Amino acid sequence: MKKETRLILALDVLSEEGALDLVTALEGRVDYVKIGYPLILAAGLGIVRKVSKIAPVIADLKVADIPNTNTLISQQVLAAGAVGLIAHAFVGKDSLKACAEAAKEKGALVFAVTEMSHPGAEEFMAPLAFKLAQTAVDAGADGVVAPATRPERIRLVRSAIGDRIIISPGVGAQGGSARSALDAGADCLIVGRSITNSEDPVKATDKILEQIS
Ligand code: BMP
Repeated sequence: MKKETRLILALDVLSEEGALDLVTALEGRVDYVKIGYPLILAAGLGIVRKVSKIAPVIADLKVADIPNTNTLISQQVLAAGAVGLIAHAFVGKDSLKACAEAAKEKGALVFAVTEMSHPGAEEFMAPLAFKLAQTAVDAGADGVVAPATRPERIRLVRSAIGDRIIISPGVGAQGGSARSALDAGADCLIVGRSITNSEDPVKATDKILEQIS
């Protein structure tokens, strides 16, 4: 995993042109670009290949199905050019393992969701977060997604996964602090709207980079 700037851009915009302009402007300032349903549904899966020519892509489809379907979904996004993918752990070790194996075949990374960053994650995910993180390890995931909005939960997840990677969303727009998430043990931060909705995305990115340097 590349960890030069420690930033992953969440590219939740709806126009292909806007997406490519943003990624071009931010080239070198982010290690990866995370592309999920909003942009893929708006612009088509081909956007993964187009962005990949500028920056490596993590496909965030939060894959959560039976093992066979998980394999098929993972193979599609990897064939489209993604070098990493995000899958849910709550569906169980076999399903997550299917994603990990598909990724391994392509030399790609798999991140398992433990506890999400929004308030609703406290209803069902939080009580299971430690176990979900252990499942991520057992299934052969390279890392996990853990919430910058609750740094103490990053510490908990870290205690379950050893030196595997933690990528952490929730900085800025959701109220989380970049510095606190890294201090709690996150390896990289996932940042979307603080950058993509800014009038000056380069300046906004540099501000975050300053906070974490
Ligand atoms: P933003 O910085 O605009 O809040 O974006 C965060 C990104 O991370 C979004 O793409 C969101 O779907 C994703 N995400 C999250 O916010 N919390 C999680 O727990 C898991 C995520 O993938």
